[in-house]
Amino acid sequence: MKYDTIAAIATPTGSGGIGIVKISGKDAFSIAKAIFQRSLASWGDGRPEGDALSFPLKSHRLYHGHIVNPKTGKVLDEVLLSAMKAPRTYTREDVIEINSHSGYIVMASILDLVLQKGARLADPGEFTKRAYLSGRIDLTQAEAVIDIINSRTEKSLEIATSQIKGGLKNRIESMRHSLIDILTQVEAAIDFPEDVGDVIDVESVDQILDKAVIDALSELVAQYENMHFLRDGLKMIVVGRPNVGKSSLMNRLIQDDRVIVTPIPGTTRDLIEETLNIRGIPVIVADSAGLHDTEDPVEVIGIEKTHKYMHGSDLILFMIDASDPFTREDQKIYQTIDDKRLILVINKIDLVEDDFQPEIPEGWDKRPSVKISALYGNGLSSLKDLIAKLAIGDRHLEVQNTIIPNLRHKVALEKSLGFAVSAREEIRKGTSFELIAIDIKETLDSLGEIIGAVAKEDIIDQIFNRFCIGK
Ligand SMILES: Nc1nc2c(ncn2[C@@H]2O[C@H](COP(=O)(O)OP(=O)(O)OP(=O)(O)O)[C@@H](O)[C@H]2O)c(=O)[nH]1
Ligand SMILES: [Mg+2]
Repeated sequence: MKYDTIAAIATPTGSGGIGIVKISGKDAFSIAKAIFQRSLASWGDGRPEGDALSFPLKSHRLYHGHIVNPKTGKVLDEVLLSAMKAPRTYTREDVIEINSHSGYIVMASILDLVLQKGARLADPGEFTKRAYLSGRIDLTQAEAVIDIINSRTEKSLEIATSQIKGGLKNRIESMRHSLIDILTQVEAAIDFPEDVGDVIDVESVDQILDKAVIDALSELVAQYENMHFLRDGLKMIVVGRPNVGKSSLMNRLIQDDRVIVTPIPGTTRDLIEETLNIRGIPVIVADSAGLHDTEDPVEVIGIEKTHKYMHGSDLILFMIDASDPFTREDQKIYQTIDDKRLILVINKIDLVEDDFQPEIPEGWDKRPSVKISALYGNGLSSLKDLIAKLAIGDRHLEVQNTIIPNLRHKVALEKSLGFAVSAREEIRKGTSFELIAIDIKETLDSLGEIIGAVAKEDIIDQIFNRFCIGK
């Protein structure tokens, strides 16, 4: 085994039923034996002679006993200890997990004892990093581990689960396979220029590149464009002039008095973001400062921020006040967002007659709209339905086994696509095989970045830095 032995508390801090201290590495078993006393009752007739500490720990077994400080003889806790020998473990190293009671002091004392016996405190994500470095999982599967931990909706969990099972990895590896096949032929053509006709079948190379690589890459990029909101969240912002009720709606959506609501126009000055689950879709919603002409320097900054955020949003909730609809200020705001995907939210319908029909200006009437009262909650359900409908469009949300790349993957996929397209052109134009080989290799390398076959230290560090300690 190449690495030192690491240890960490693997469960969240705080009081709970059970907490786990995890140890991985070549000394895991000897450390466990130094501090764990197996309960004598469970020995039965097979009780060995001598010290209770000296007994063999069999792999993939659970032992009941106590953690004892060998120096003082003091018992720290009653625990269940699982012993797992390499390679059938998370890290493919020897792993010990100590299931103790979960209290900060007791777990910290056990961890401290483990460290005194020679383990080193694990870095964030280091257990999973070892699983990657040992080849048990690839980078996309390591990323899926974080995605599973961070999943906020069932759908994002399904995406992460499909990724941890190797969905994306298998697709990438199959493309790499085709490319290596092509590269072998191209290199043979370079080495044996007089036998080109025998060593390379240009037509079939063109076809494989076209279907197995370029089409497959384009499909994955499109999958990101269409579906990434399911994993990253749909970015949505509530905008409108001051006092129309944006913050009241925000509070309704998150079911909390998160933002300040007052009858004073210009109450909200900063952008406030929250994550919520709307009909199974993760949505990041932002409340914004009311848009209007103002000299107030604080409001000016807030309005600038709102414009910037709007630009990067997937959906805008454009709110107007039913008791004072379609003012000049509303018109001005609409002009700045009329190219965006938006919902016209007509608020404060409690202040108008039940059969109120707003005279929606020309052009706006084609927009999806909904009447609500943020104060009393009317229309909230229709608004949520509309948000989900616009997010999904006519796409099918059957994400089981669906592969949805993340942004890092998408960037690399596009890079590979660029090289693959250029290789195809060169093949069709009959350019020199040397140039074709270079492009094929670049395509391969960019794909390799995704699964981590072509390891770039900074990318790997970035990924594992997102983990918590103990994972
Ligand atoms: N009657 C009624 N009043 C509402 C409704 N929604 C909001 N209000 C009231 O309108 C006032 C302004 O509400 P806010 O939610 O602070 O409005 P805002 O758009 O966030 O305002 P700024 O942050 O100043 O831009 C408050 O007094 C709210 O109670 C509604 O549906 N009906
Ligand atoms: Mg507000």
